[in-house]
Amino acid sequence: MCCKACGMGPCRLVKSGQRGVCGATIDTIQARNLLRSIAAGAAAHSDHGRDMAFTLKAVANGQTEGYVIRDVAKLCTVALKMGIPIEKRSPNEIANDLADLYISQFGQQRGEVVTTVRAPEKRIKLWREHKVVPRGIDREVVEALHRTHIGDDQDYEHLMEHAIRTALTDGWGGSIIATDISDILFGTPAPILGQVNLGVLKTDMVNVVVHGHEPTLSQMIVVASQDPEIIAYAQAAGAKGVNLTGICCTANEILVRYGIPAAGNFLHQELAILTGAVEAMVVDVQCIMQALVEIASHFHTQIITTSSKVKIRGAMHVEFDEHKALSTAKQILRTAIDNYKNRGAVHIPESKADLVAGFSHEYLNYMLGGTYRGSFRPLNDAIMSGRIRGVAAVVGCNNPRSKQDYLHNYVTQELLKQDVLIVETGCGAIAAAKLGLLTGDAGLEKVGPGLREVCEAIGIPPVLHLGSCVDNSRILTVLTQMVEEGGLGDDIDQIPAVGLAPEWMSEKALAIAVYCVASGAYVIFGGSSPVGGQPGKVADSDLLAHYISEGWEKIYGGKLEFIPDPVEMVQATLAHIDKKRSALGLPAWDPSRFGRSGDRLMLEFEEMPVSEKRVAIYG
Ligand code: XCC
Ligand code: SF4
Repeated sequence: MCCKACGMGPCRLVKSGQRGVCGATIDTIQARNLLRSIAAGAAAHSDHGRDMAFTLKAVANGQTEGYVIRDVAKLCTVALKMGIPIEKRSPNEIANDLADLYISQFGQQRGEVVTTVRAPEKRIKLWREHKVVPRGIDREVVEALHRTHIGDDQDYEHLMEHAIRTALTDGWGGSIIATDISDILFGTPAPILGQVNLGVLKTDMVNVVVHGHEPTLSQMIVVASQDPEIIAYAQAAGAKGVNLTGICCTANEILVRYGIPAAGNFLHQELAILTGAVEAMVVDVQCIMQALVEIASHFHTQIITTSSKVKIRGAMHVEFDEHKALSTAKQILRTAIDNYKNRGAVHIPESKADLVAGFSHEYLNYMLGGTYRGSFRPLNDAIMSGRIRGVAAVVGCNNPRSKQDYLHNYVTQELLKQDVLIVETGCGAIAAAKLGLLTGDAGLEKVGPGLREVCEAIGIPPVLHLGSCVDNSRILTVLTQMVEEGGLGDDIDQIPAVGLAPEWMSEKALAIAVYCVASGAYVIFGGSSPVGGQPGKVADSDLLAHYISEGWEKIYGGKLEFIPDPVEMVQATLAHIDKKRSALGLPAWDPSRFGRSGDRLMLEFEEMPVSEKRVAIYG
């Protein structure tokens, strides 16, 4: 462990029993470093939520250009949950109040962040007992920085208690706020067909790649790219029009809502430029590699930064402002079009795959229950009967420590064979999409028999794309609704479910991991552990790894473990799912009981000789 919290260091502790100059032990340094990372991750997601709240406030007051409230139903649902009256009020009035309430959560000093009430009742009680309900979003992040300053909090358990509080401000605070407002402003996602991989770039069009996390500007670029004036401008430059695609979570935001193709996930950002076909890569915040500018300098690609928070030396800066969003979007597209004439040789790989994205929890509810009685009953029933063994969320980044997408896809495919329904977000979702696992029929022959029956009956892919990384809040909502539906215990920790980030790399991922643990989930991360050590071992360097696993499990029913080997990751996932099934008294998973219905049976039937068909029908 290395500590550089003060000028007496850096102190590098390489052996058991060593201490820093100030006397800090390995476990303290591990805990301080982890808490700082979680604070940074929670800050990133929450600051995104803050900007969304400011945008909502501006839209409600008619101060923006181009935005409208697209999903009034969601606005009203959220407002009611948050205690804001909706009777005889205009959407703008309601949105204004909701924006004020949400904005106030960031600077709130005392009490509880209001959105945490959306967790299951028993969970909230547990958080209150342990005094970890976040008081204000910014307050917890600031306190994390305070506590980790030299000479402050030095008890690893106490530091980890604040890690829980800080992470909760992200998942049940800033991220929920970001998702709510994105849906209200840009529409709640419903299944939509899209495409993914570098093959979505086009030789005869101006290629603009949007990359980062925020949907506000990219949404306006979608609108501007279809504007007749912009299309005419592109045609005058010799192109057929503007081909808009995305990378990372900005891609996911516009993919799940409008079906705009994704050129790829995190490790595709440089590859997109290497095609020589990208006129402009427009970036906002988070996960943007500084290497882009250097790579782009070997091609004609223009890197354009747009956030007041992010500039990169060598990139063009066109600052986004929601008050003149559409004009900014058009200005960016004109810059890209002007660059089309500078294009050199182009090498676009042919790889691309179809996918269906956009499974919001609202849609899942409708899909499972129908228009008049939206319900999670069929999902719970399928788990209870054993058709679905359990649920796994496979999310998170790419990490060049492993071959791109390999760990994601290994884990996803192995779990599908075992009747585990998969939900995905972020770069994990794009990885599975490239393999074709996100379409209705593709890959169903590689899916366990029970899960296959469910997919065929409802007409869903075995891997559900729930959105961007802040939309991991949707997974929390799904789990809460599963608890409320009944039959799977009375809290999230009892559901046979596991969260995995096989290729995690960002600090945001650590914040997500910890809010999922605090919510009761078993979370498995691949790659390397930021704290080192192993649970169950006894050296002082193992104390923290042990605490965030078994220690947290005793308190929250969830635990965090770092397991680099994908085979072990799958084994640990299945063991946990089976343990939870048996604790609930559900039948043990038995694949031989299912698979005698649905499309497969129909196909077999069609191929039968007539005499056998008769027997099959009349016995
Ligand atoms: Fe970034 Fe969200 Fe990670 Fe992908 S998955 S590399 S954080 S874009 Ni969230
Ligand atoms: Fe070293 Fe302690 Fe300073 Fe960290 S806080 S750098 S361990 S002296």
